[in-house]
Amino acid sequence: MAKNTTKDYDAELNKTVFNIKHQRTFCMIKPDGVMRGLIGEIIRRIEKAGLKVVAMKMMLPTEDLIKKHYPTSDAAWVARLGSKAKKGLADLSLTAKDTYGTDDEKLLGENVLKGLIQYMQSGPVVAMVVEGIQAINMVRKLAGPTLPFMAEMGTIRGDFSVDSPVVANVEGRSIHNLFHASENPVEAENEIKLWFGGEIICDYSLGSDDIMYCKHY
Ligand code: IDP
Ligand code: MG
Repeated sequence: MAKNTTKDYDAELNKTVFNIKHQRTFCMIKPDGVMRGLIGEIIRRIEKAGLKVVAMKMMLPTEDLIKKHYPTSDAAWVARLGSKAKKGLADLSLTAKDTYGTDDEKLLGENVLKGLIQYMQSGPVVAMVVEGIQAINMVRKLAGPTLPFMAEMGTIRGDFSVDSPVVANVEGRSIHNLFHASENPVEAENEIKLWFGGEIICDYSLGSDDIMYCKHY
């Protein structure tokens, strides 16, 4: 429909602003985060940033759920895991062939995935839907990058974890990095549907919204 009146334009703009303010992401405290007693600390950081937890549950995920959560049948995604596993080896004067026995990204990715599926079932997880302005990027920022030794201090992974992909891969296990967060809108939508499909996502106001998003001057 053509936008030919100021009213149409305002309505579109209001919709855009509404969608930005209510962006939703999926995140999860992984079993090591739960077993280290970091549930409160991690949720505190999300809330203190001004973001809102709109759904939450603790559960022991099944293998089937984890296999659906990570796109295990997407060959490109599995190879991306393998390619990430290879990164940084040169800095240590190592090669994938010598360290892992192969430099085939698909094979490496499949091995990483095997460890990841075991790791995610090693204890309970706390799954959440978080809402707020740029929630997807904000929660990724709070998490910090995948590799704990690369994650800056001040991030969840940087402050509370230390692990190396080389050590993890040689030991045949996943990197332990406490926390998962959707990387982009497609992941967020799929993951929210997978973990909370058919369940109630709550709608409520935070007292701080009045100060953060209203003119008071
Ligand atoms: P992300 O969790 O930061 O989005 P992804 O690349 O999506 O990172 O990888 C999913 C998870 O797989 C990571 O959080 C980590 O637990 C694990 N992982 C990633 N790369 C490796 C690796 O090289 N070795 C072992 N585990 C890995
Ligand atoms: Mg990811």
